[in-house]
Amino acid sequence: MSVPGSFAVLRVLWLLSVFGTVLPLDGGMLFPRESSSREVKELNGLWDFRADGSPNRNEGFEKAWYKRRLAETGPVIEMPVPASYNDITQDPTLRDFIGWVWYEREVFVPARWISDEGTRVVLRVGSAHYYSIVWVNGEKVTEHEGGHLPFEAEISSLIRRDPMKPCRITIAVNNTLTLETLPPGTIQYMNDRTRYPDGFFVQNIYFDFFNYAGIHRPVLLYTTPKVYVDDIIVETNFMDNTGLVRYKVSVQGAATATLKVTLMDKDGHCVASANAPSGVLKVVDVKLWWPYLMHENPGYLYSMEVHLIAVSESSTYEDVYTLPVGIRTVNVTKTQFLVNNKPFYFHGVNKHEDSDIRGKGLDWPLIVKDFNLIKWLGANSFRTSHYPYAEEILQMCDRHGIVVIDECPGVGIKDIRSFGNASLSHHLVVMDELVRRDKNHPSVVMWSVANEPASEMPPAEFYFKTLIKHTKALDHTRPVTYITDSNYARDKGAPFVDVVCVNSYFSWYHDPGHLEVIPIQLNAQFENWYGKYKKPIIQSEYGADALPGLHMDPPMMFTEEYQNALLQSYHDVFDQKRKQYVIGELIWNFADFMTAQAIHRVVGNKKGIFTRQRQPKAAAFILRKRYWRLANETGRLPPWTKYPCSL
Ligand code: GCB
Repeated sequence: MSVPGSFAVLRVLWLLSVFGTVLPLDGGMLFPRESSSREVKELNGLWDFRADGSPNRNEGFEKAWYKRRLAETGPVIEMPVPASYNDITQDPTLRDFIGWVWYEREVFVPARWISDEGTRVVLRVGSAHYYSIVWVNGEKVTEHEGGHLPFEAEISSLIRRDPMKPCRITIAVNNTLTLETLPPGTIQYMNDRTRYPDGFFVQNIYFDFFNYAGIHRPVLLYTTPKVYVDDIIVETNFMDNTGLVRYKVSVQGAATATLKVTLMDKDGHCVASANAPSGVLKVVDVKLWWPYLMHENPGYLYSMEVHLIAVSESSTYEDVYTLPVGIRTVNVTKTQFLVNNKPFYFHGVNKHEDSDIRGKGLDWPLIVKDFNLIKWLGANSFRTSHYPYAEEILQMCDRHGIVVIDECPGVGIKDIRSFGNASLSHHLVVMDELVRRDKNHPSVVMWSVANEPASEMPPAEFYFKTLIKHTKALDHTRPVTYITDSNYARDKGAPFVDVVCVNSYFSWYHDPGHLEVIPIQLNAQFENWYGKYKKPIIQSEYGADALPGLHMDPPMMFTEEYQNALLQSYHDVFDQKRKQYVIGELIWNFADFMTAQAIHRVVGNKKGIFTRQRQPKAAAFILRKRYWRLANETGRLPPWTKYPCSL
């Protein structure tokens, strides 16, 4: 048998196995919102917590810790939710723990939720890193792979079994990464007893941020009626002055239902309505959703109220769900990124969900502070490097007009074994979950399916072709990209992306200390990528570490002066190329962030223009001046909103 023949057979088998395992997601994942028919009970606060330190990390399962109160199984500590557990105690073994940790909380469910058989009670976890199993009163209700997206389970019948008992929720979370997880990792056992203690192993990761773990986003119970609005899909467009909102409502619990869909403006006035489960709403004198600094009234949101009435088993059910809707379009040409048919230039940041003590736990003061800093900076966009951020953050982006490149956790795909069919099929599921969750956010303008994969490896071609095609089939309204640091000539996935996003660290990782190479190398980078692919380009990362307060002139690496000088050299090239086909620049990074310990990291990555505590380094002022200048030039701001003149 010839080699190409057997290769073709393998390819077919591979395809079959990939698509055989990808099932469409059953049901929607609407963000839980209170309404006249829905209640929400947050379970944030202190949970009982126990890390399974047994040699195989399996004692919790062997002894069925979920069957009784966690405190009866052994010593527990108090653990805040949401938060990463790593930096909460003084114990280095918990900071660096790998394996299963157990959380538990008892909660009293309101009596009506139990007595009213027409009410569904759903337990939802905003996210937990990485693999989770959930039990209620000792019974498994769900499990979920992936650290950055929500999962839920209906628990109505379970909690009705013994109405007098509090409801005991147990969540086991495992942060182990393998070659087939997203992000990938490997566990390495060190068996040389002359060098390592018994049972010693490490988790190798191929990404540059601390692998924080635990329950990172809110846990809550919410109710819906037995017949309920399960999902809403909205696609928007406009013609002249008329906005078009194409919608589709999915209902669960009954074969038929009467629906009333009402679109309201900010003042609560009805601007369009319909009675069908799908259709197009027309909005006269539409107020479009505009990015921050592109319009005097950015982030305009309508409210789409979906009101359902259904009769099932001789009972009448009523459900109300209200979805914020921004009306806007996104298009890509060979040289431009268009929002509402106007050229949009990304002047923004890359971020992380990362802060002192909390790690990756959702924290409102931090979120609001970060938005204030983004707006102070004059940034109009960010990329959710390197995983999906909390929905609460995307809702802020919708309201403030901050444009988002929404990235999945495909970071560190470096090993050829991570291009196999198990990895690809999981990656497809993650994209399903991501698009299902984020499809209705007007702020999300592009999907990024990966960051710096080894895209020059031969299997990358099939992998990214499949992944990008799949993502486009899920959502035909947004462009799709992945972020490359590969060579333009060898990159296998670039033919399939809509926008080329390139990371480069000239005069940092390459030619360290030689700022003079930047104009030549950056110019060549742009010309090569554009010359070969004729697609618009975003400089999706560039930057330099700077320790705040470290100074040297002439500049040396790690000083604030060097960070400034490096950024300015990049900016000179951006200013030439943005007149042609460069459509954006995203600084690496918004703020310093924690990484694994390594000889090239001094308590984390210091490429932030703000410190981890969100204080500006000198570079923040350089960028602020630039971003406001760019906004004044490229945005369509009326003169009275042009700001700050004093810069
Ligand atoms: C990169 C990665 C990012 C790192 C950054 C750096 O290319 O995408 O995750 O943190 O470089 O500072 O090394």
